Amino acid sequence: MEKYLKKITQNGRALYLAYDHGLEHGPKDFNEKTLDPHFILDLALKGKATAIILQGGVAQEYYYHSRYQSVLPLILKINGKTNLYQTKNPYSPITYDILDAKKIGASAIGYTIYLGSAFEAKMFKEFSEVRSKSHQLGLASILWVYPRGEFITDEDSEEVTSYAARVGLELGADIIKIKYCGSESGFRKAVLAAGRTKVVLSGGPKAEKENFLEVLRSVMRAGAMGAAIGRNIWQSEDPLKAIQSIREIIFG
Ligand code: FBP
Repeated sequence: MEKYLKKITQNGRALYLAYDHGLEHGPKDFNEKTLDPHFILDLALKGKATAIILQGGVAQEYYYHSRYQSVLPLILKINGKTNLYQTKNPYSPITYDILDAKKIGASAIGYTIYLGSAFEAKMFKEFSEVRSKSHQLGLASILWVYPRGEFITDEDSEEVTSYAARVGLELGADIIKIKYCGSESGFRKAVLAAGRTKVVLSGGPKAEKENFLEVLRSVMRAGAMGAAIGRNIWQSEDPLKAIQSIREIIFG
């Protein structure tokens, strides 16, 4: 598994700049500057992100054959959905071909599973194909494990978070991306449950700066490999400063 992680880790740590929100949430997440993918790609470079997370369309138009391609690894998010259709049982369809992802320079493939959704079985099957094809192409597989479904009462509970982490290991993901469960000890249990699968924190909505950095510190103490963060970087007043402070905590 380690061999797939080389391109998307530095000294065993990772800071991924997430920018797939145009699909997941729509342009309301962006301002005039951050609406432009060039601004985010420059930010990833200046802030020394380990990799950038993009959906296929943005990657093919702004990353492929660009000056970023040789210096900034790409994690291509291969499924996604909008939030225009609200349901208790979400499903995230495949949005891009995995061979095309390799062609445009991806080093890893990202896939979201909504654990507990009525469509969980379908997503398990899809991920098993994504994981297997990724490895055949020499790409890492990163699993966003988000517990969401009609029987899940607290998506961020310690118990559910550990369950999400364990599922990542059971399904053979190289890395899992999970949300914070509210405590360092709870997150440590999740990291332990993930076993040899590496864990990164999923950033979440924009929070007060110091609170967010404190969460990140506790996640790193709990044994995480790093974080994949979008809004808490590029929705900050000073996105470059924000990514630098985050980098210092992860790599410091
Ligand atoms: P953030 O750091 O902005 O939370 O980004 C992480 C992420 O997983 C993105 O990759 C994705 O677009 C978004 O969160 C989805 O969040 P949610 O499903 O909670 O709306």
